[in-house]
Amino acid sequence: MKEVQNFIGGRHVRGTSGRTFENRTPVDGSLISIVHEAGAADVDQAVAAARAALSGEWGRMDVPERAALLHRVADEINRRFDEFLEAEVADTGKPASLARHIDIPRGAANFKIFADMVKNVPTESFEMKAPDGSRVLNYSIRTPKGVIGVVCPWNLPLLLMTWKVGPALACGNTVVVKPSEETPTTAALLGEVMNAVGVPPGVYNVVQGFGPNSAGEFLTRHPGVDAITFTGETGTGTAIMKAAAEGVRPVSFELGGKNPAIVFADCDFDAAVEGTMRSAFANCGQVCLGTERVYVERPIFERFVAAMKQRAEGLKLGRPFDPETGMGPLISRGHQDKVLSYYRKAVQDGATVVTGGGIPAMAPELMDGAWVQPTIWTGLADDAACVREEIFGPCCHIRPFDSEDEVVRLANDTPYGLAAAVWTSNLSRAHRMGAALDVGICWINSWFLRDLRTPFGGAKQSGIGREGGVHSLEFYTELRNVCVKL
Ligand code: NAD
Ligand code: 6OD
Repeated sequence: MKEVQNFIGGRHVRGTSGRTFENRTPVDGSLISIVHEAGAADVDQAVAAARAALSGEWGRMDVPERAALLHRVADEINRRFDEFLEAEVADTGKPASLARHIDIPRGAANFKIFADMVKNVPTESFEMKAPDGSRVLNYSIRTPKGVIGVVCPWNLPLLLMTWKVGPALACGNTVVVKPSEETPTTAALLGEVMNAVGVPPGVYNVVQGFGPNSAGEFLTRHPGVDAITFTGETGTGTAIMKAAAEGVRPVSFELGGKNPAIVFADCDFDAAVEGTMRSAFANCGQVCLGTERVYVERPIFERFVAAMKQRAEGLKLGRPFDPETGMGPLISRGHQDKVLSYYRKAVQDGATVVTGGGIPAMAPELMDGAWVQPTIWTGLADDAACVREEIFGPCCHIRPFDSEDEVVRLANDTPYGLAAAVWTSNLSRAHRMGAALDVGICWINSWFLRDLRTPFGGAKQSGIGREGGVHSLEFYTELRNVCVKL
């Protein structure tokens, strides 16, 4: 049986806890590996290795050297593309086409983009006169923050992990990564890549395990961790923020969402249907930026619902490497239970089930997988659980609206504020919506497009801080002011 280990100080190690857990693919429930869980002593070692690396060869590298090394990391991921693809697909069950076009390429790109960025970021410098008339040179420099704890979710494992590790390393930090217990493999594989291209031991470390009373909590409570970057649920973010309060350590959080799509009658209808299908059902609805609330202007409401129903019923559920597969399973049977409980709740709350609402009929050999039907509801009240709470499954509620003011009020009526998608051909309205929606990113006639140099993050309970481009520097570096009387 394949084993997935921790990666500490440049070595794959089982760790000292003696505990292991099973990694099963959600496609059919079969066992794909045994994972070695890190205990508190292993997290200590990983943090110590990361601390030591800060003052070793890594700490002495200048920016161009570091950037060149990170380019080699990206090149090596691309060279081993198929291994990453297979590992990610086995852990998540997602369609291989999705991982091939998004997860793995972004896993490599996240190193290149930040390597290039750090080479080109200027620092500020001012000359002034002191009261005694002498000249003063006052400038800023950026130094690494130190050891960064990186706690990751399971939905886009390599993409979201490298989205943090790329800039953290580009800025000269070292990292200890805690992948999700559901998706341990690509983080471990990245350790092999680091060794192969000559990243010094201790720069990149991985501790495997769970959250509370396991590697996640040990890492975030560890006093040797200087800052914590986290992607996951808002509730977990709350627990991590409490841990980070000890030692007043900074956090960067990308959290949950309940994102609206707003479809105006003047939109390009087919593009709006296509875009909303993707935003609701891509990755089996397990994308933080995905749409779970759809608001459609009344004149096109019935037509839009009918088009979505037809498209959702045409989605083929199946094995990841089947080229016909349009949607995979959820991440786990546990998550399947959660999503199905919302499917039942929607019915109890009076929803009209336009399509789906249960477990699909799959081939007998797949019936132990975490499958659910793509599901669309109408007719729920604005305060229904399925309209207010993040489900993180392939489902959305579609509701009609009559005016721009009304839909802005509805869209903003949520504790979350991650993303929105607006479909309209009216340019002025598009800009008005961009300003009025209380979110970290507002897409107009698009979804999941972004130049990685722009800020990414959530408003309200969807996050703290922004990462992307130079915004990542704010979190991953300390900005020091040096004032020299000449
Ligand atoms: P999660 O919060 O359950 O787990 C995320 C990570 O935190 C895992 O590695 C887990 O082991 C760890 N963890 C759990 N409890 C912990 C604790 N007390 N201390 C330290 N670590 C702990 O999230 P998930 O289920 O893996 O991912 C789905 C969630 O992530 C959704 O809410 C989704 O919206 C969110 N998400 C947000 C973004 C974003 O960019 N805003 C991106 C992806 C996912
Ligand atoms: O594209 C990204 O950089 C990003 N952080 C995407 C988040 C997706 C959430 O599931």
